[in-house]
Amino acid sequence: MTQLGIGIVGTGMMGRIHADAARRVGARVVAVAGSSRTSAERAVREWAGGSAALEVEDLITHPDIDVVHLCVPNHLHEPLAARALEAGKHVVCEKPLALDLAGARALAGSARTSGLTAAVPFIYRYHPLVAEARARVQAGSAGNIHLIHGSYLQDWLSNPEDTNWRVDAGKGGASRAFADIGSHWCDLVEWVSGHRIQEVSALTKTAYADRPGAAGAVSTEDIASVAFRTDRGAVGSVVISQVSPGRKNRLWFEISTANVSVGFDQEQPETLWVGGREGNRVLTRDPNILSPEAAELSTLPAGHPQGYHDAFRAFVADVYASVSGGAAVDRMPTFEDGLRTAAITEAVLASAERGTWVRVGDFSPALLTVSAAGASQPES
Ligand code: SOE
Repeated sequence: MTQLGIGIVGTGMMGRIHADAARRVGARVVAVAGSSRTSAERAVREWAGGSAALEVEDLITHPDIDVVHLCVPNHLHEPLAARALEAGKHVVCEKPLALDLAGARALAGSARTSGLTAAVPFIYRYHPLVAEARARVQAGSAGNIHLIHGSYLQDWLSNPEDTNWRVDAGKGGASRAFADIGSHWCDLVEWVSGHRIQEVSALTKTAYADRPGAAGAVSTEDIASVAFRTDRGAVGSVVISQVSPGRKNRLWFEISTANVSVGFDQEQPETLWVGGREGNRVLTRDPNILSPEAAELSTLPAGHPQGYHDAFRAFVADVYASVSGGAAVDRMPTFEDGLRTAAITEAVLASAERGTWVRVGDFSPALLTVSAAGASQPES
């Protein structure tokens, strides 16, 4: 495989994580661009040695760059991803894809027609024990899935003086906590269960309307509590919060089928709780006893902990394999998955505002083709 050239746009924590994963799978980080020349040069010095500090447009059109990674504030995702696709580059774009559903839909459409690889880092899919959970709940012997529930809790905005560009709806979008981390949770449980969240009833709360640097009163939610039904008859609920003291990045889900329950906690990714009527087990990651899908993601032997960086690396490896001409692996999250979580986010906001159940739009490529021919319209 020829070595791929990578451009990283964004110099914060995520830019560094993307660059690290790119290098670990053997790609070359050709250039970095940031909000200023100074920030790009600092990134080159601190974590992208050997690459050039460029302006965004020069990075996107650079002949040695095959894949552009967008790790910038949310309002820049849509214009920069559209520009990179137009320039013929493969794209990895952080979520949410756009500030609203219409933007995400337009971008997913551009990616579809471009034929280029366009991926969203829903990287929690790549924890080996998530793959194990998926194999167990989708096994023919497991029976129907009845219940899907959990939470994703953080505390980095739990003081009123905490702030970030995300609290500004102009930069972050109309949804904050749900678009930022609720999207991960929904993507993950849909991936693991094979069900789709079809209808939601949501409550949201802005705990602190007054944060430093916010342009006026903060309008985006700190907390969302969502009940849902799936397309295949399961019920569930999730609590999303960025104001839960002590919870750093605690994504947790539990799924119950007729015969088995599985519980996964992202902060303890080396174990999976497996429940049954005859007894429960805390399964430790050991490639020798895992399903083939989970064993494949186990790059270290049992007892040698794998974590966030390894999941990220495995995601980037799938993306680059697809870029290099391999078929896209089913588990690789694409702009279609980004669009899907944008549709759920929009339904959550609409439900919280109206105080009613709201159906999640279905924007699958097949439906769009039908609607373009005038036969039917996708639900929204
Ligand atoms: C901040 O909430 C953040 O960095 C998210 O944007 C990431 O997606 C999540 O993985 C960790 O927290």
